[in-house]
Amino acid sequence: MKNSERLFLYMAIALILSVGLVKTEDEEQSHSTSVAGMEKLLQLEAKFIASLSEYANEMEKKLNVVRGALVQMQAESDKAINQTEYYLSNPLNAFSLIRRMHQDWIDWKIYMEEPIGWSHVAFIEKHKAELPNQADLQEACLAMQRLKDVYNLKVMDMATGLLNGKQYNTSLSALDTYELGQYFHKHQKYQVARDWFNATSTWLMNHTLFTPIAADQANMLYMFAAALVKIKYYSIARPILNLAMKLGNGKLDAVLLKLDADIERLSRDEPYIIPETETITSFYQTGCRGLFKSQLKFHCQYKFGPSSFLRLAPLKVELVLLDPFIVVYYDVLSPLEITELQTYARPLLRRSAVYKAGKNIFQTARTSKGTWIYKDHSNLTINIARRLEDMTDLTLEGSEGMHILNYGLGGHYFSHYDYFNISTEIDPESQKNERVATVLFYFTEVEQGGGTVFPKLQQIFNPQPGMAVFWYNLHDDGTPNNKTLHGACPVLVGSKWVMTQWIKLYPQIFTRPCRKRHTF
Ligand code: PD2
Ligand code: ZN
Repeated sequence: MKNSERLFLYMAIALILSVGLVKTEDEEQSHSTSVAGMEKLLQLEAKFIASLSEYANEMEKKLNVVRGALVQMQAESDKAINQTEYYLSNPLNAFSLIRRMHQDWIDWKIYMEEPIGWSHVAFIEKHKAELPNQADLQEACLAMQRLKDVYNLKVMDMATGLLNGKQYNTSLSALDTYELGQYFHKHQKYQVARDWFNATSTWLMNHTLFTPIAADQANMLYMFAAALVKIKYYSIARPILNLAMKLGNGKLDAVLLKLDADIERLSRDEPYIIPETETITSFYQTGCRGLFKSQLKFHCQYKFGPSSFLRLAPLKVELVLLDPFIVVYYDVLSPLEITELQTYARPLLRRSAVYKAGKNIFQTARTSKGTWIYKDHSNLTINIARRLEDMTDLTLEGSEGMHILNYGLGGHYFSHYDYFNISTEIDPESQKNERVATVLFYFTEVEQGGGTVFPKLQQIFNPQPGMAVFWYNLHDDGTPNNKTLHGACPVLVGSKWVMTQWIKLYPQIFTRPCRKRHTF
């Protein structure tokens, strides 16, 4: 297949598959949902690069053989062509010509036909199933959209590595921005799509793309321009086409001129795109942007009891709020403990699900990977479970295990409640599963984003290694406290690791029975 055909096919497939594919069905895929999960991809890419480099060496070796032979052949041919009769009248020359033409060119044909580096081609083929699929790419696009919306980022800033005012030594290529342009176009966000296509155009004016589809630069630029004309972004297509014309390509002249004429004719009808204005900013967004006014007065103290363990090693605790009751613990996990938990979890991480109508389903509202670790797993987990009981004055009896999570590209957990809100009348059995409280441990600091936000309380907690937030999800009488609505802000830069312990209501019956609701 020619490069141009391949690019068209590539664009057409992207166009068909990207519509509505925001949900990843395959648990094992969803590459972008955890940083730890993406590490495997980076290692595979390093192997691909080594393999491609070997492939290049093999091509170079072959090229050297051809170039070396050409020097000799050309010298002989020049000598012969200049004095044909004289050359052929020499028996040595005549014999050599006959032999060469009988043998050498067939050998060259075989040599030219020999595939170069087929083992490297086979290497890619073998690992094809490990590569992100179309759904992964769509999910990554959605994550970029989430980051843009929640943090109100500008497209050009994102494209050039300026994230929330901090310049990073990285940027997106034309292929990256073009993909995002297509994604936003398909989701009818035309102004944003235009911005991404403009970023593509700017990039192409200033860089050279080195990928198979850009092997013929003029042709690649023509394909970009043609694709943009198809979706009516004439004014962005024009400079790209002009560059294609400047680079020139004899075979393409006619099609370039035709496209130029099309743009000339059609550009008068370029659709007017209404500039995007930000839709109403939610409290969730305001919180994630770090714009809550800090109105609460915190009280720090040591928790010395009730256990003898706490008398020896009190924990640093800070009261945040009484309704719902929220406290923050500092340095409750040591760096060594965190490393041990991460080492355990890393190979076991699987796409996180959301519990809905009795089923676990994968949803874009929650993008992370997680795994469970149970109290009786090791001395470490036994210790942490005892610490949790000391921190909360609740029993872990009958509770779920601890859930370790790692977030990936734009990883988040949209506003939700940790309680199930199952009324005793509807299902007394399920009500036993109700979660009275949550403890959320942070393993890592997150460079940008990734806070835990309580929109109704205008409160945000930014991850610090070893810190834990503990809150009650229910009122004193066991009914849901809807002020506990909370979410995990998208991670903008960083790898966020947390561990959650949801604590069940029923087992507290003897130590902390339900009381009349307390009003503050
Ligand atoms: O990771 C978080 O910050 C977070 C926020 C809200 C986790 C959860 N909820 C959860 O796992 O329930
Ligand atoms: Zn939660």
